[in-house]
Amino acid sequence: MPAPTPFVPALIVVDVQEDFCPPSGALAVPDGRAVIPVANALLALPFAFKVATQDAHPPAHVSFASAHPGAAPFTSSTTIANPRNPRETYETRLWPDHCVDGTPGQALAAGLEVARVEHVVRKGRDPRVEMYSAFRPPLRDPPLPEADSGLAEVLRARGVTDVFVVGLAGDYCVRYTAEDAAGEGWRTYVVQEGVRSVGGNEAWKGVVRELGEKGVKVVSLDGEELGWVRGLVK
Ligand code: VGL
Ligand code: ZN
Repeated sequence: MPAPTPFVPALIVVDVQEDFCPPSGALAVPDGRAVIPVANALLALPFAFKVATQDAHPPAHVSFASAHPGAAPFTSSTTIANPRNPRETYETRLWPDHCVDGTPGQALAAGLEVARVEHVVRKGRDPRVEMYSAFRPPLRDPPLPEADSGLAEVLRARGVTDVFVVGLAGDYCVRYTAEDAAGEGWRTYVVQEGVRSVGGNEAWKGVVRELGEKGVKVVSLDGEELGWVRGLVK
């Protein structure tokens, strides 16, 4: 008999932090707090490995408008260059100061069942580069090993085959985390009820298309991709 296909599902809860939640968060995602019960329902399921990520910026991080004279949050952007290769650059949107390490806004959101989380990734710690993905910065030429989170290694060591992603924000950190997971070769799913976006539903619709092009499937809590837990949910 052929060996059964392994199925080792991991859950990644992305950036469910006070600063991304209304009404008090510095970069509150519309309706962001609504992802907490969904994340908790998933955290209660028998995923083989449960990960949470946290944006954890130093003060004056390159993604803060306050670090760029004359820039305004949300509307301005800046050019970021690879610290090892000035010819590799990309444009990135600027934000209000958020998730500054050691501040209350950086904490995982109240009510998230943190006790079920087995591994925490702290990202965006390098003041020079933006890092939406839980895996690595978008600079690849050359890659910056010191800014890599090590998450891919950790998931490989656990024998993970499938990655399920929820959290904030759908159009930024959820998106790039899921794209990198798919790029690393895992079957990757975003559970849509567990996501809210900076740009609201309109932005999310566009992201769903782009995720599809990158091999990420956007699924529903009652969809067949979560069928292995059917009967375990509620
Ligand atoms: C995020 C903007 C800036 C996110 C992080 O978690 O999606 N968005 N930093
Ligand atoms: Zn950030």
